[in-house]
Amino acid sequence: MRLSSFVGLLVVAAVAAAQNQTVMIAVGGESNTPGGIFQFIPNNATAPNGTVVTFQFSGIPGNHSVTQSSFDSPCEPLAGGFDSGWILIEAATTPLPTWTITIENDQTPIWFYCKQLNPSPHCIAGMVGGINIQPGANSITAFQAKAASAGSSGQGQNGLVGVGASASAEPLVPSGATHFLGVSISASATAPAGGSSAAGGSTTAGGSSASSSSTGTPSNAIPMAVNLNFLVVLLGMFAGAMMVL
Ligand SMILES: *[C@@H]1O[C@H](CO)[C@@H](O)[C@H](O)[C@H]1NC(C)=O
Ligand SMILES: *[C@@H]1O[C@H](CO)[C@@H](O)[C@H](O)[C@H]1NC(C)=O
Ligand SMILES: *[C@@H]1O[C@H](CO)[C@@H](O)[C@H](O)[C@H]1NC(C)=O
Ligand SMILES: *[C@@H]1O[C@H](CO)[C@@H](O)[C@H](O)[C@H]1NC(C)=O
Ligand SMILES: [Cu+2]
Repeated sequence: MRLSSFVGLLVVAAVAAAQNQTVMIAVGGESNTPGGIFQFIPNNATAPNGTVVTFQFSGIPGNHSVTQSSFDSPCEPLAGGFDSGWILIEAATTPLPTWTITIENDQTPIWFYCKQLNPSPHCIAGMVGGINIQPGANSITAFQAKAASAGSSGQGQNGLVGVGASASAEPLVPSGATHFLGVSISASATAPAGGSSAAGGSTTAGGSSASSSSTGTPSNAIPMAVNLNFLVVLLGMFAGAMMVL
């Protein structure tokens, strides 16, 4: 292949990648946030296939999760759904813990809730959200109303792979925050190589066999490293082109 066409391909690849959207959703508010502590902000978003949705655990203090559910059962984990596990932030930490999922099917709404029960179920208090809610169909308001009348909130864990959206790694949890995993997540959440459940923070499992405490070094660079993945690939391709030369 001629270098000029190779470079052309690189440009096409870069433009195509740049078109994938990113969406940021805050997990938890603070006591003085309009709407209070128990919410996702925003609680609804439009995210075409390929969109990287970053959940930023920004409610401080907070102890929240992002757990996939269904419109019919807002506060119960969806079979085969994604689940971040709980992330506890007791005091301000930099960077904030984040978890990213990538949208794989934008044709069906993706509903989620926070499964924390203390001091009372956050889901029932309104901590629910939806992605790609269809106009004229089930609304976020209806979902929240359904959650408010739920009798209980399920704690079961599924893992990284969800229905219509999946994560490729456990949440990035800096030192100062704690990641609690349930007993079953270790069985179903197999992070791809390079995935780490605790980047400098600590991971605590609810069950003895699922424990995987981490004492990794705190690193502000980790979220950025994730974002730079594509750049690294591009650089690699560029280096390859140079060698062809
Ligand atoms: C959807 O989210 C937007 C913010 O992005 C908000 O303004 C709007 O009120 C939300 N819709 C509902 C029905 O809550
Ligand atoms: C962009 O989205 C497509 C799916 O629509 C996906 O295959 C591709 O990997 C995404 N690119 C990046 C850089 O995330
Ligand atoms: C945070 O939530 C986890 C899971 O419910 C629980 O084990 C832990 O005790 C909680 N910590 C605090 C300080 O609320
Ligand atoms: C997004 O991906 C799903 C699943 O592959 C597919 O059914 C749907 O048509 C895609 N959406 C668009 C807008 O292409
Ligand atoms: Cu919560």
